Amino acid sequence: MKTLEKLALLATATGISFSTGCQAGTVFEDDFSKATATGSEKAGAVESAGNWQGGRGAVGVDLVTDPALGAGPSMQIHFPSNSSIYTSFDPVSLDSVGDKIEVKFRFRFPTTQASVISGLRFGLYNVEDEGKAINGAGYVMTIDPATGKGPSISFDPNTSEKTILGGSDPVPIVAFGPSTKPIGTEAHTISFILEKTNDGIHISWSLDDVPVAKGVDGNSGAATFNAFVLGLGGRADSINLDDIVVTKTP
Ligand SMILES: [Ca+2]
Repeated sequence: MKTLEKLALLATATGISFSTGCQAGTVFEDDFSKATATGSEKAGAVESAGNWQGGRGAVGVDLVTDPALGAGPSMQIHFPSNSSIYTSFDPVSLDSVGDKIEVKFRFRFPTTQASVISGLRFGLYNVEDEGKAINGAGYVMTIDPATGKGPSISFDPNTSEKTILGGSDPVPIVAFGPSTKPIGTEAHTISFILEKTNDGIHISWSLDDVPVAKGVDGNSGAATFNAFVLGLGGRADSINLDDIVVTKTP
């Protein structure tokens, strides 16, 4: 086959694949391959695909090599208690029925976690400002990493300052789901999906592709998101984070 014919076929195939699909588009991704860190144990930030920084106060950040998370740098976060880290991106919205946002990230605890209910927490928020104490509404998911007990999903309204990922504000959607496996020091993947449907926003999350919790926010409390947030609740400890990907469909 001549080169021109090959190109014509390729163009046709490409056209078909784009015209038939509800394809997911990448909103944000970070593997820290081009990251630089400032500060370390007490306070700092990582400049990478995102600008990672403390959400409720200063956090420590380092770039580390963690073979369990693959080659190249991973971000290690040293959380004081009741702190969080976040990065922001161009806002995405769940405007129409069928709109879907999926978030995936990989992580590993360098040390075994003590049992803390709702210790590991993560979510998508609409951050209103990018100071050291962020504010905003969103959806937050939690679990006790040591036991796998009490996985939850909540809507976190923007009712007071510095309550992102914490405080008494979050409104439970799934208060305590069925226990899942404990999380040790091995590498894991968490993914969660927010999808707009006729009866609200469906939220579900999985640990290593095993469903953990799912629920519906009938009030569709949050529909626009511009930040991924992660924290350890009341526990002061470290976590290694890598390969964060946010996609939007269509
Ligand atoms: Ca990496």
